[in-house]
Order: sequence, then C-alpha cells, then structure tokens
Amino acid sequence: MLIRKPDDIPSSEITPKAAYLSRRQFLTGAAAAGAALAGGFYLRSNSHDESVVQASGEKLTGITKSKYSSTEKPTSFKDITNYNNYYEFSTDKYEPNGMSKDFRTRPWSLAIDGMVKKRKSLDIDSILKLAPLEERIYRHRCVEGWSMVVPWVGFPLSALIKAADPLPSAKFIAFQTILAPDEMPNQKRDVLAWPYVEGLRMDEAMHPLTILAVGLYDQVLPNVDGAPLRLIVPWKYGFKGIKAIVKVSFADKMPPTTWNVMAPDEYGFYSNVNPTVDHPRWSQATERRIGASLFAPKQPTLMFNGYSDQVASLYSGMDLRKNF
Ligand SMILES: Nc1nc2c(c(=O)[nH]1)N[C@H]1C(S)=C(S)[C@@H](COP(=O)(O)O)O[C@H]1N2
Ligand SMILES: [Mo]
Repeated sequence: MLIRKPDDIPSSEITPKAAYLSRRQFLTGAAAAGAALAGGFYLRSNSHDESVVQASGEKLTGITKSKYSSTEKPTSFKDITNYNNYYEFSTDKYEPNGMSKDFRTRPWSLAIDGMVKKRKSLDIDSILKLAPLEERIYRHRCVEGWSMVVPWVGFPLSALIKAADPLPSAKFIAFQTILAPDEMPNQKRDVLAWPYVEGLRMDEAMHPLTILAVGLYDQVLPNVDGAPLRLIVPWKYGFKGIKAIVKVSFADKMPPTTWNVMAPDEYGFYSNVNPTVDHPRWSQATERRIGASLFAPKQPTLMFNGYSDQVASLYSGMDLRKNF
C-alpha cells in the first residue's frame, strides 16, 4: 500500500499556515456557520427515509461522447474515488471516500441569485434535464503537484447560465458549497472558512470546456467527487472545481474564493495551470500522474493544463504573473 507519495503536500503544512494568515476571515465564516446552525437551516436528520435516494453508484444512460475529450488513458475509478481533496470531510486524501458515503444528495436544490432577472431555485432533477449529458475526459491538475485523467459526465455550465438568465451587467459568477456540519465533520472545525466558495469571470464560465459534472465513468457522481453537482474548469487548478454546489450568484465584482481568502499570496482568483509561475513554496513545472508506476518520472505540466489552443485568448493582454 502506498502510505505516502513523495510529493504530497501534507495538509499540516497547508492548513495551519493558511488559517493563521487569515484568522479574521475564518472567524467571519465560523460566525456565519454558527448562525446557520442556530437557525436550524442546515440541520438535516441522519435517519434515511424513503424519500432519500442513495444516488451515488447508479448507472447513467444516454451519455454522448464529446469532441472536447482528451485521448489520454483515464485514471482508474478506484484512484479517482480514493485520492481526493474534500476538506469538509477530511484533509487526508484517503478518508473522504468512506466518510462521505452517507452524505445526502437528495433532495437537493440550487439557488440562483444576485444579478439575475428573477431569483429562483432549481431542483437537481430539473438541472439534469437542462442539456444532454456528455462524457468529458479531462486532465485534472491539483495545485499540489499531482494529476489524473478523469472521465466526467456533465453538461456545459453555459446551459445553466442560460436558464438562470443573468443581467447583461453580470461579469462574474460565484459558487457556494452546501453547509451541512452534521454530515461534514470539518465544518465544525476551523479548517477553512466555510462554506467553500469559488468564482469565475463570465467569459470563463461560458466557455464550452467549462462543465458542471454529475457523473464519473458511467455512474452518478460519487459523493467523494462532489455529488450531486460540481464545477470542472479543466485549464485551472483543481481547487476551482467546487463540489456539492447549492448556490450560484451573479455579480459585477470579482467574488471571494476560499483559497484566495485563506492564503492570498499563494492562490489567486484565476488559478490557471501555468508551469512557468511557481507556487511560492514549490515548483509547478512538473506533475505526478496518479496511478503511474512509482518509478515513472514526473511529467511536464502544460500551459493551461494542455488547453491553450482553446483558452489562451481569454487572457490575452493579461500579465499572468500578476493575475495568477
Ligand atoms: N467543497 C469543496 N470543493 C473542493 C475541494 C474541497 O475541499 N471542498 N477541494 C478542491 C481541490 S483542492 C481539488 S484538487 C478538487 C479535487 O476533486 P476530486 O476529489 O474529485 O479529485 O476538488 C476541489 N473542490
Ligand atoms: Mo487541489
């Protein structure tokens, strides 16, 4: 068994520093979580009744292939579901799989607010009908220095944005993960400022490569990978791919993002994969492919994670050293 991979960044190195750097932001998050708890909005019973569908593991049908898929060999289902970052459950990579097994993904609704013609809430089953489901085999590059190739099943985020009907003045979209401290034990602890939040510029969000994933291989998305709905932006570091989304908001200002709030010198808003701009504490030039032989050399990291042809124009004229 692989106890420890050489270039894993121990969470103990990331979290305390980040928490220390930004104690104030954390306190704001903790107060918000406490208020939610007191109000009882997020308390959900642990007992499973008949209305709860244990969706994870169910087969998906009618999936079409996409021209946007990579031809690289996908990482195994086992590795994709047992080497995860999901800090709401654990900062360990192997624990979230087991810990998230009973996480409830039904019923589930997505709130749409901010700069929209009309605020609304969409049920997960109606979201699944917004667009045909496609297989998108994408490279997945974590800022920590490892990568995978993941056969996601999903649909373009642009389909949801069209249904949301934002005002033309909206320039950004913000995403929020569920607050469910009874099911996500680390939401009772000062690991990150909860809930996890992320954001994109509207042109990034509308790009055809940007998807909402609802499946993995031919199955409903496993809880550990962000069920029932998570974001995938394949040319950005993995942390932009926020899991278990319950809210999207449209705004004319750049929204806060969890890792930028925790450690602004280390994680920017854009977070485009860029082998020429190192993380302040480690190089981003190479990556270790999960599942590769232990003796395999690390492989070079590609600009925009290999998606330059499709996305470089989004950033023309921008200094990517400044806008990291
Ligand atoms: N809500 C939430 N979303 C999250 C994270 C998290 O801890 N919480 N981790 C991020 C990071 S760092 C990565 S690399 C990817 C991991 O996705 P995977 O577990 O499906 O590989 O999820 C991202 N989305
Ligand atoms: Mo990551």
